[in-house]
Amino acid sequence: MALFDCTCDATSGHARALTYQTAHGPFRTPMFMPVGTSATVKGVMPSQLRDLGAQVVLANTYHLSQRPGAELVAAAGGIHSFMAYDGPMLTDSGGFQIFSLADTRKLDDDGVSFRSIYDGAKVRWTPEDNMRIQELIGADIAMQLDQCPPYPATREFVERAVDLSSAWARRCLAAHARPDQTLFGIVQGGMHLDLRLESVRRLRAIEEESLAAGGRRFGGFGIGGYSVGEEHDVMFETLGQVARACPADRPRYLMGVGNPTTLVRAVREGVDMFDCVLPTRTARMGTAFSSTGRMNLRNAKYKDDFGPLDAACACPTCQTHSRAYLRHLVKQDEMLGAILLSVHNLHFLIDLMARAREAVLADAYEEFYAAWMAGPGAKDY
Ligand code: PRF
Ligand code: ZN
Repeated sequence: MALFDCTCDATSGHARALTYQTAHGPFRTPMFMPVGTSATVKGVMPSQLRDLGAQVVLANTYHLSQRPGAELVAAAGGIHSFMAYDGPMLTDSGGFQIFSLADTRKLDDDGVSFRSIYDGAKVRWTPEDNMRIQELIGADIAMQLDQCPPYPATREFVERAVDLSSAWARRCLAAHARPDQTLFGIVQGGMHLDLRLESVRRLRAIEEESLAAGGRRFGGFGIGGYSVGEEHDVMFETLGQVARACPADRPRYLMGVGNPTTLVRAVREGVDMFDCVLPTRTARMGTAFSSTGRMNLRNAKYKDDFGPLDAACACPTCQTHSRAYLRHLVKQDEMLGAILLSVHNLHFLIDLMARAREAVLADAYEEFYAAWMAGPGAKDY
């Protein structure tokens, strides 16, 4: 397979099983991607990520550009060498962080200015600056700079965010040049179907225009702007139509979503890729995903429960440690507790998507979906 080739191995209803080629090897979908914001998936060694079956690992342009700086990552030989992960990687543009973390930011026609959350320093990014920074960091997949509107927001506000994100998509695609890295566009439009479809239409027009001028196309399509505080079912009123409006020959990536049931439902709508801090963040708070729903390990009922965390799980944590031990670690704020639960939670989502892929390959996604929805793990989301 040539670089950035995408083959569809099977479909089952709208669900798809893709293989995508990057400079650091292929990845297969449906897939959950662990988040390593600052070039670390918190508490998990890169070698463990590989053992867990992680494929693509995320990092964040906003955080890395501030600390340690994109030039430093480049001097280390790029993000893969810097963190010693030799599998495929993706950097989010940082657009989401500018709009969610910084309280002071200013948009103008040319770009965005904000104050760093690290030291308050003034930072100014044009879409071209953002592409240069992501090229220096050197992940296999870069994301366009976009604006994710908060929820709720007025329709006018969301319209302007689509306008801005489309304008930035055009400039990012024109500026992006690194040959061993591909760029994904990002769909916005809030909960408005017409604005979302317009956002997709513009991304497609932008790449047509780029191709006609001898430029490049998008390597895939991010679906941003969901899971920003709306009720769970609101996303599913539009997600399927939005996903399937994106070109069928490339991956569709629902950004920042990590609830097991949401993943199982979104795959059924034609989504291929997911990322979220949820498995590692909730692990640090003492919460485990399980085949029977979420478990809070602080609960006294686990005090003398010497059984495995999840009897149905094949991860190193569940093979080795008891609920009683994990509860003890969590209660004492021992770092090993957070580490062991992070390993388990990541395994849980990675394995869930691996099983979803098997179901697609067997053209049995509907059965997989129905079994999950009828099971005890479906209620928690
Ligand atoms: N845009 C970008 N990153 C994101 C989002 C977005 O809309 C979201 C929204 N759920 C998560 N991460 N660039
Ligand atoms: Zn486990």
